[in-house]
Amino acid sequence: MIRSLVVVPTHNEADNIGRLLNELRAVLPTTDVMVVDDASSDDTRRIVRDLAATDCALRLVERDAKHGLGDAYLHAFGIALAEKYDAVVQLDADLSHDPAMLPMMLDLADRGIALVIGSRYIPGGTVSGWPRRRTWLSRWGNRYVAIMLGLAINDATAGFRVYRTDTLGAIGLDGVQASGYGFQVEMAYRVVRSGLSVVEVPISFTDRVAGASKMGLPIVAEAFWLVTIWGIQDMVSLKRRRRAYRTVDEP
Ligand SMILES: Nc1nc2c(ncn2[C@@H]2O[C@H](COP(=O)(O)OP(=O)(O)OP(=O)(O)O)[C@@H](O)[C@H]2O)c(=O)[nH]1
Ligand SMILES: [Mg+2]
Repeated sequence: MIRSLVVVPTHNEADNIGRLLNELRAVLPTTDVMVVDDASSDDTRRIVRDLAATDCALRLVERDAKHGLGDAYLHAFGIALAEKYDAVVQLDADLSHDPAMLPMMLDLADRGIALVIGSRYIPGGTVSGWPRRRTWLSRWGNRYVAIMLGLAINDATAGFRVYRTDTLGAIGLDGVQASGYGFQVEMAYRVVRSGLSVVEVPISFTDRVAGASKMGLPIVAEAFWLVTIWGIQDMVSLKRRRRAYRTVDEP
């Protein structure tokens, strides 16, 4: 089996993290797990520490400010690369992502897929518990991403993923701009632009029932703004490339 590191970013997830880690252990009993906690003021850290006392494959990274989801993942990716893991799993702490999908997703990574995405928006994928407004925003946000960036990915904002670490090495982690949903899009965009393989597998996504969402207008605005800029940059550089081609080609 591929040697992987499961990364769970947390900020005030005391109502969820214990159950998530237990569910994870039921599926992947010995896989290394790293919780990256940003300044939780609730019991998140104590719960993780208590579990880590009897689980030597579980570790807690404590950061003293809330730096954003993207920054937490970049920190974890750096550790995964330095410690020479073969793959990194991304998973939210709020029980929206079912760990039972992971053996299948890891198997795809093991077979060479650069990025495996747990997707809500392919046949077989579902979303439950979200108000209509939230589903609409996510669905149309993803369509906007696909059109602007020319990505053949149905759920580019999804946070349930497996990256091969050689993928992370190939796309490079310098200069990543986004920190919220935009981070997921930016990483998928880099993978596709590097000519690497992306596979989406259908998942059943469930809205969090406990704890507070960290998603807000600034995160949506950041993603929308960055995708728009990248899309425009793409169009301009495509025109430039076409112009350059014609200049060379014409007598
Ligand atoms: N380390 C770290 N984790 C974060 C930060 N912001 C959010 N998270 C975690 O990232 C995961 C996703 O955050 P959520 O609040 O569930 O965001 P979401 O899933 O996009 O939104 P909801 O659908 O409302 O749940 C959760 O495990 C959060 O605890 C952060 O700044 N730092
Ligand atoms: Mg969530």
